[in-house]
Amino acid sequence: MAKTLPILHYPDARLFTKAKPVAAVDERIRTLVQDMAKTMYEAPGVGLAATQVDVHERVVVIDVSEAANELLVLINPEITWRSDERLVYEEGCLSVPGIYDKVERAERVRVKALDEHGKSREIEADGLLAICVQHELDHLDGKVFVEYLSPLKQSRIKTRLRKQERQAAA
Ligand code: GNR
Ligand code: NI
Repeated sequence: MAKTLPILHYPDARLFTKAKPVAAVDERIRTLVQDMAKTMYEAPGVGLAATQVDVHERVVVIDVSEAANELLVLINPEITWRSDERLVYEEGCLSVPGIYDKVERAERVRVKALDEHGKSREIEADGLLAICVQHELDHLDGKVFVEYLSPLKQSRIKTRLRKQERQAAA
């Protein structure tokens, strides 16, 4: 049975770790994918990067479908093309609970990745999927969406989340 994994919260330093490529898509990785999918659906969220559950390997799960029944698994993902057209979207993050703000990204991207069987595929994404792909790839590079916001907003968010953590621990 898949298990729910604890999610790291910003500004936890482990979120700033750059993930290493997966060397072999084996049972260990498939178990991680199952656990990450369960963690994402339970949260609930539309995406989750391994970095967020303190595993520093290049694994992402995404499901932007209405019924939450179209799991997309991206292992060693690479963006092969991004549109010049940009889109501003109000983002949130499971590692930055309760904080939402506008981020500008490419409107469409093409991404090449392995699936959970080690099979290579390339997909073109737009809309929320394109946003999510870029948001999750940033996590694998140790980047959290708040880093696109002004330094003042970042420091306010850090203060707010540290206070929340203290209250949750008390
Ligand atoms: O669940 C999530 N929703 C979301 C909304 C707008 C832009 C990005 C996201 S991703 C987020 C889940 C998450 O934190 N993934 O890393
Ligand atoms: Ni996130």
